[in-house]
Amino acid sequence: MKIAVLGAGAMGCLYGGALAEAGHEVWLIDVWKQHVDTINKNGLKIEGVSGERIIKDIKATTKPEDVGKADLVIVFVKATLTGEAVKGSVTLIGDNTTFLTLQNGLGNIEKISEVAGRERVIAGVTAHGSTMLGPGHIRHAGQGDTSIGELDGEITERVKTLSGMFNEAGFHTYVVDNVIGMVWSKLMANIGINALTALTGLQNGQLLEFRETEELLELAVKEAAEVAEKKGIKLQCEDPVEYTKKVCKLTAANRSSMLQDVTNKRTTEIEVINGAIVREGENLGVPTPINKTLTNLISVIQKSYN
Ligand code: KPL
Repeated sequence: MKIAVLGAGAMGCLYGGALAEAGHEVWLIDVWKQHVDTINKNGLKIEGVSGERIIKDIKATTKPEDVGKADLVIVFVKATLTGEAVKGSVTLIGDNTTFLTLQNGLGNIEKISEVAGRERVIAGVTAHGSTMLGPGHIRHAGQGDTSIGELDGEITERVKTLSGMFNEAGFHTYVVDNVIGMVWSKLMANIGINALTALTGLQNGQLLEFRETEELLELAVKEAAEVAEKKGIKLQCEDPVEYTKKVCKLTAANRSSMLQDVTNKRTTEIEVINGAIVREGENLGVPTPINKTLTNLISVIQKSYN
């Protein structure tokens, strides 16, 4: 299969690298020229949970038009850039191109659908952890499951094919019939973990070591769960607070993506995580003061970058 990975950050490289090793034609697309050049010259280096290897049989480019038409586009750009990235990649779209978003936050499905058409879009969530170590070099920090599904819940051949392909590439993958509920459940974990770790500098697991951060995590997630309920979203986890705490424990040593972003003075995904809950809450009449506070504090940090 010809696969384009839109956004060759740590997660994009992890998935793209493993799919290339499994024999697929993989193109990594990213704006970071030094990263692209390094991969084309030296290959993609992956270290971590499954040992260290260099994947040579993979291509990278800054220009989507170099790729031609793709069978599968895996969207891994930061969620705030999804619309722009997909608009800039229309040359990838052929008659049977499918887009898969495995990104954090809300709004990715809608942004991709606006450009490519909703029928092309499959969504999913991943619990793998990956960190960018430098150009062409990532660390696979933690294993986890991947769940993917059609937006309407139908179990189609294409989603079964993709799941089989991911399993062959070493990603333990399930097909689910409530992928929107999965996306929102993952959102609960990001709501409870990302901003708090970015504000405190703590690793995910450490949030549970302090009464204050544990309490804020609980309050933020409860607000978000109320928003989900009012919106009619059926979460895939029974107790969103317990689920979030479980994610903290499973990814205890992780520095969350938002902590990595503020450390490197990059724009964070706050607007599509806690910020999105605030906006949804406003529309539905659900108060979200903790999420509003977290959003405002992260916004101030972003504004103060120099
Ligand atoms: O998705 C994550 C992130 O950092 O964005 C979690 C689940 C919090 C793991 O670090």
